[in-house]
Order: sequence, then C-alpha cells, then structure tokens
Amino acid sequence: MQRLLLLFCLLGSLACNPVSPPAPVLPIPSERQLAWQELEFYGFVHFNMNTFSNMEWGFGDEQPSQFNPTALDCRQWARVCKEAGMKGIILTAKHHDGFCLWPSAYTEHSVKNSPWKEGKGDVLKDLSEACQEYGLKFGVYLSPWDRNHAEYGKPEYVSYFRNQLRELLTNYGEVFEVWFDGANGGTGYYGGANEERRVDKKAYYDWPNTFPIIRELQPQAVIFGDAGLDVRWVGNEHGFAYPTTWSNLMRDSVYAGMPEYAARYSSGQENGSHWVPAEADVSIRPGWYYHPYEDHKVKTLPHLMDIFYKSVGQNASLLLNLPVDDRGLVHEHDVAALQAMAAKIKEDFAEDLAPGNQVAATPERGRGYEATRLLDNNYQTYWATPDDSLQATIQLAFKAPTSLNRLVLQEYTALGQRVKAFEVWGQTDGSWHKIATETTIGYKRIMRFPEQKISAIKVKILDAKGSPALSKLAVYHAPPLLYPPRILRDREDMVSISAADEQLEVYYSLDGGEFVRYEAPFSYPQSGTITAYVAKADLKGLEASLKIGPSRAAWQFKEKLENANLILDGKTETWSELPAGKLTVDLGKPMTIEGISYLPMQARWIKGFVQAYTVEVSLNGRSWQKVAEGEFANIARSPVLQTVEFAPTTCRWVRFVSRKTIDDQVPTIAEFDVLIPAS
Ligand code: FUL
Repeated sequence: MQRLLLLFCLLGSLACNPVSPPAPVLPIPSERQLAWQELEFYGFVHFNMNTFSNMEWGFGDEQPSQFNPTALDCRQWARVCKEAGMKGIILTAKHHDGFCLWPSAYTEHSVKNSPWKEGKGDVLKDLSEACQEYGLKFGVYLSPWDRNHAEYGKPEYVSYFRNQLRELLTNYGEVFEVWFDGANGGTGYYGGANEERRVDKKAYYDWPNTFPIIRELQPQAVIFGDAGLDVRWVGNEHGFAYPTTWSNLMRDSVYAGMPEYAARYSSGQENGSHWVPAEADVSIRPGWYYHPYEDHKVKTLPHLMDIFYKSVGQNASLLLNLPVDDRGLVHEHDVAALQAMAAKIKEDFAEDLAPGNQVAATPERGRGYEATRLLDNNYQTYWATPDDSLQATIQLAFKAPTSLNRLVLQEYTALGQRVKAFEVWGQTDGSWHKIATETTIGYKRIMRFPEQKISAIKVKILDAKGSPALSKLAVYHAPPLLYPPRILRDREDMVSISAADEQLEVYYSLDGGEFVRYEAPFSYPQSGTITAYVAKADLKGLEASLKIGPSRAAWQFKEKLENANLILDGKTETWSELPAGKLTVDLGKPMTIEGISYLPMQARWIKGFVQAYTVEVSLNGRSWQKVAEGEFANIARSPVLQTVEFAPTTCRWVRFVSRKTIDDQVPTIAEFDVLIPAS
C-alpha cells in the first residue's frame, strides 16, 4: 500500500512538475544567428567593374564608361537562385576597385556615370526588388579596401566607408547579411597616386564604431568577417568546412585578414568564447568574376555535391557564387550546373526513412525531451539527457531492413554546441558494425557512407560539453550519382578510368567493342576510342568517351622542358611552359598524320595561350616542311581543345610553333597530340 502511494506521488509530481530544460552551454547564438542558420544555402553574386575589365581585382583606375551590361536582369538572377533552393543573394555592391553598383552620393565612381541606363540605373535597387518578388533575402558585400579612393589609408576614407554603409542599409529594404572581405591594403590607383598603401588591419576601420551602424539600421542582419561579428569565414575558398567544426570561436583573438586565421581559427574552437558559426564561400567557376575563358570550367555535379556535403553537412552555411556575365545574366552553363545540383539535393533527401520507426534513447531527460522528438520534424523540440549524462545512445529500429547511405543529425543549438565525439553503428542480421567515428555535430551534420541494408541504426554519443540536446535524426537513401567517368591515357599508354563515386561499377569498351567491367589501369598502346560509363545494378549513367592517338611511349621532345611529362600525361589540369616558343616532337618512327591538337593551360591563373601558330613536319629532323599556319581566333575567350587539320602527310617529326601568344608571354601548353587518319 505504501509502495502504491509512493508511486502515485511520484507520478503526480511528474505530471505537475514539468522537466526543466537543460541549462545552456555557453556561448549560445543570438536570435539573428538562429534565424540565419536556418538559411543553410544562399547565393553570392560577383558582378561589378571586374566583369567588364575581365579581372579579379581591378586596380581602381577603371572608368565608369566601361560598365555597360547589355541585358542586365536581376530578376533572372533571383529566379535562378530561387529555383536552386537558395534562400538569399549577397551582391558585391563595391569590390576592391571601388566602383559602386548604386548611385552613391559620396563618389563619382559609380553606375551614375556609366552608359548603363544612361546613368539612371541602380543595381542594388533592381536586385533588392527582385529578391522581394522571389521571396529571397538580400545581402550586401561592401569591400573595406578601395583601390580607387584617394583617401584610402586615412581617417577620411573610414568616414566615406561608413557613409556608404549607411546608404546601403537605408535605401534597399531589409538586409540579412553584411559581408566584409578580409583582403585589404596594397597597391592601387588611389585617386592617381598609384602607390602601395598598407593599413593596420586591426585598427584602421575602427570596427567597434562601424558595426553599431549595422545594428542601428538593420538590427536583424548578421555581420560576416574573418572575426565575425556574427558569422565567420570558413578559412578557404573551396566551400569546405571541416569534419570537426565548432560554431564557437575565440573571437577576440581574431581580426580580419590576419595571416594565421585559416590554419588556427577557421574550424572554430571547442572552448571558443563567442558564437560565430562558419560560412563556406566558393565560386561555381574558378574565378569569382565572370571570364569568358572559364565558360567550359563550371564545376561539375560531383564537385558541387561534394561542396554541399562538406559545407551544409559539416555545420556551415553554403554561400555559392555565381559570376554574372558581361551581359548581366547568369550564364547558361552556370544555370544548368545549378539546376542539376538542386535536382540532386532534392533527390538525395527525397524521403526521410526514420519517421514511423521505433526510436529510443538512454538516458532520457524525461517528459518533453523524449527520443521521439528527434523524428517530429520540428527543430524547436529536442531530445535531451539528464544534466550529468554526457554519454548516451539513440537507437532507431526499422520495421524491416532498410537500405540507406545518409544520416542527418542536428543539435538544438539555442542551448549551445555540445557534442564532442560520437559513433554510428548499424545492425545487420542481429550483429552490430561500426559505420563511422565522428566528432562535432552542430546545427547540421550529414554523414555519407556506403549503402547498407540494416535493421537498426545506433548513434552513440561518447563525449559532450554538456548534456546532449538533439533536434533531429533523419536517414536517407540517396540514389547513386551516375556521372560519366573520367578516362585518361598517360604517357606510358596506360588507361585509367575513374568514377566520381567509388561505390559504382565502371564499364568500358574499346573501339565500339563489347563493354567489360573496369578493374584496374590497362595498357592501350594504339589509337582508338574508349567509351565508358558507371552503373549500379540496373542503373546506367551517361557514356564518356575519349579519342586517343597513337602510342606516345616512344615520343621525345627536342627542347629541354622542365615539365615535359605533363604535356603527355592526359591530365588537362597540368601544364608546361615552352620557353623556346615551340614544341618539337620526335614520334619515334615515321607515321602518317593529318593534324595536331593543342590544349591550352586550364589552371585558374592563365597565361601564354598560343594565338598564332605554324605546324611543320620533317622526316629526318633536319629539313622541315610547313603544313599549316593560322590563328586560334577565339582562344582568349574560349581556351578549349584546339585542333589544326592538314592534308595527310608522312613524317617522323612534328613541330608546333607559337608565333604569338595572347599576352605576349612565354607560350604554355596543357596537352599535345597528333591526329591520324581513320584506318
Ligand atoms: C576574397 C576577395 O579578394 C575575392 O575577390 C572575392 O571577393 C572573395 C569572395 O573574397 O577575399
């Protein structure tokens, strides 16, 4: 009887005394940071004077007359971003060259003196309105460094900078993020001084008195910078956060542009003093600004997906840049890449397979914090452990064995970032195997692992800064990314074929023959066409094919070249210089050729594209015959594979001579080959 009474009392107290929430583990996010973290994916637009000067960092001496987009359409930018699932757009209102995309009252170096819309245009206005129309947030990038301004480096410039900030934050509606670049100080035009100006990066901008302007005019806007205030740089421009990424940062030890930032601070610190989460910025092309010569270098779908998983999936937001072109539009290639990425993200997360299954956790804090909160699709509700439990196990048991390859976990970050170490286990036929050993979770952690059919999944939290509090556990089965594989033939005639996803099978055929499974590199010392595709069960990807010339194993170059092997390694990304202005190849034996191919260098910072050429052949290496002469007319804009064809000729030596390069620099080359008649 007494026992029963005790039980009633206990139940009664449980019913009347709600379980209190876990105490916050400091630091914790502000309201504006909490709202920002839910955006996850938004767009950067680099469009400004550099778009027209074909530069990345204009010197500051450009003329407003150069800014003349022919079809500028901010609604197209907004539509493209919206359709890609982005939540906002941040525009380079002013980059380091100082040109302003809005008619600032404080400078003549702006759109108001450009031919665009006869000086009546305002890109900030157009974009802010387009964002509103498409339900996107609107943000501004304002470069602290200004290579145009005569007073850069003096206190007067800081007043100018602040005045501009006021204009941007007053005239264009709500702003969700203000982006300050860490690059500042160096050579520049500076009103005609043409000199180098260094500033004290810590003190010059007097940030403690600049940031309040933002708080005053746009209290909900987050401030981005190396040191925050609110959002920090991820420390690289690849769009990758880190397997261990803390939102906590020792903010007072950091300042914008500090040299050791990337190595020491960018992944955050477990015991960081302030909540300053990471934002991963990356461009969809090699450059931030549009360059026609990068039209064929838009990132591939596997690359973009890797970026997505390594940013959004590693406790960072993704800021993906679109270099709007000189028409004023997002280029067709970028649109296509973005659409493919958006479709794949949708496909990978089409169905959360967790709800409807049984979830349990030990220990559990009590009523209101049960494990079922992990599956209720409500970020505000969460599972938590009692205060003194820093370890815990969550188990999701499937009704039937389920194939999956993604796990999503989210901490309830309003209470601070807590989890320090965890493991993921899967159960097959009654026995458990470890799937992953990890560290941090943060706002969102997405794990990719090889597909497996399991009857249960277990998350073991091994260590935490405070009692774990998780909002979400979700599992998915992402379909394979059936991207065409890469086929390479190297200098030794070895062919290798690689798939973007190592889990996939690769099949290939030689010269239209039967397809066979690819296991390892093989020798192929002859000319022909290799075709390959990736597959999984009955799913088959698109084919890739590579046409290759004769064996090159015996080829030799006459000139002494530092990186000679790179010209024949089959890799488009490697390159060599031709200091003698020509490439003379001994083919090892006489053969009939009917042309040559030249791939210009493909690295980010290009130089030495051959514009005017001559091709000569010889049977003995002494007497030469010219077989072709001409120009690669569009190479500066489009440095794709160039071919030169001529009447079939038998020779043992072939020479490719550069008569002029686009920039008068030493010619460069990524790949060289000869074309032979079809047998
Ligand atoms: C860098 C800048 O210098 C680049 O030009 C670009 O704007 C990038 C987002 O940040 O630091």
